Amino acid sequence: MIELIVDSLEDTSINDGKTTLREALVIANRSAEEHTITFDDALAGGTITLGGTQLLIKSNITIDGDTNGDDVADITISGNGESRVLQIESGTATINSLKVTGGYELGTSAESGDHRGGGIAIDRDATVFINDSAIIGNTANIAGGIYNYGTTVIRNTEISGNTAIGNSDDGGGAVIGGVQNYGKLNLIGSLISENTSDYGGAISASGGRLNIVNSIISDNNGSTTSGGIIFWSNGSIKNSIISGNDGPGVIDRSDEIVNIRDSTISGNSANMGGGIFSESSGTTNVTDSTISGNFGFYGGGIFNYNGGTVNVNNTTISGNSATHGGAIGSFSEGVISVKNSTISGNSASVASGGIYSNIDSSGRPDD
Ligand SMILES: [Ca+2]
Ligand SMILES: [Ca+2]
Repeated sequence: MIELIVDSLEDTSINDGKTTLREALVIANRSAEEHTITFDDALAGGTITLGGTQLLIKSNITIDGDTNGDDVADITISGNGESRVLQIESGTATINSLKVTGGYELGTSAESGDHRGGGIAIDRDATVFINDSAIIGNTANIAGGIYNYGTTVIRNTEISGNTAIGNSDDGGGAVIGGVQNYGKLNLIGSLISENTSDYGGAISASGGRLNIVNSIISDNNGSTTSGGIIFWSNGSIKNSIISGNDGPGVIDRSDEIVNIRDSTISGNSANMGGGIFSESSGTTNVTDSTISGNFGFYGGGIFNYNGGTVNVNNTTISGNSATHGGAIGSFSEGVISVKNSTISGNSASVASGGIYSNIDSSGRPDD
């Protein structure tokens, strides 16, 4: 392993006796040998402001922005509203204790990730570990904070205040304020909050697999669609809190299986399915969890919309409200199974404070 020490906050590539982060990455990218990039103590608290071009990783590189050993970022990298901050193209990268902010990525095309991810874009061939970091205040058309097509583990990291702004030229809306995943993503012990877009506030699991453990997904704004998490493929949520999102806490559009366990889904607000909106033919399993204080016009706690199966086991559904189906609403084609669970204190202004199981599939309540 080769160690490189950055001792300048500039974003230059000149032979001046100082090593910038951009220069260190150029050196590290030249070989497959693992490089570790750290920062001189004198840079603690400083910001590297990029000059309009993103940074690139395409080798085996660790960047550690913690100068005093407390696992809290001491170095900030800003895209300054002019470029994405970091693309990880290939290799195994570890990002420790960095704050990534001010990223700005306006392209929309290509699933390769070339044009998604305001803060960080991770391509298909990359394996990435992001630890003890903060991805805050980045902007893109698609995936304001992070776009992942690779194999990624995010641990003890805050992803907040990121925005997808959309592109009217492309005819597309603003997709996913926080994180978009097409690869394999494990989110562990992290906070995803106050991200914003027209279409999905916090996380879209657009393909691949998403597993969320010990995390908080709160106060994101997905406007007309999901405030919290959209699953288009299989995945899981365990021991996590999904709360206060504008738009359903969880949307399951996967034709596969989504497992929710030991989690709390509370205080989310949506048109349909305030807590959980099952919108596919797949299966949503909710086990050992609490669904409380959510609002949706149909299905305050859970709404099963499109003929899927929702299995609720050992779960408390309480204090949710709706016009139809305070706790649970379901179209007649779908299957809702409730076992060993408590359904209490839910309310509906029109019909069925508890379970409304036969809403007409034309979309109008069959009351
Ligand atoms: Ca230099
Ligand atoms: Ca530190």
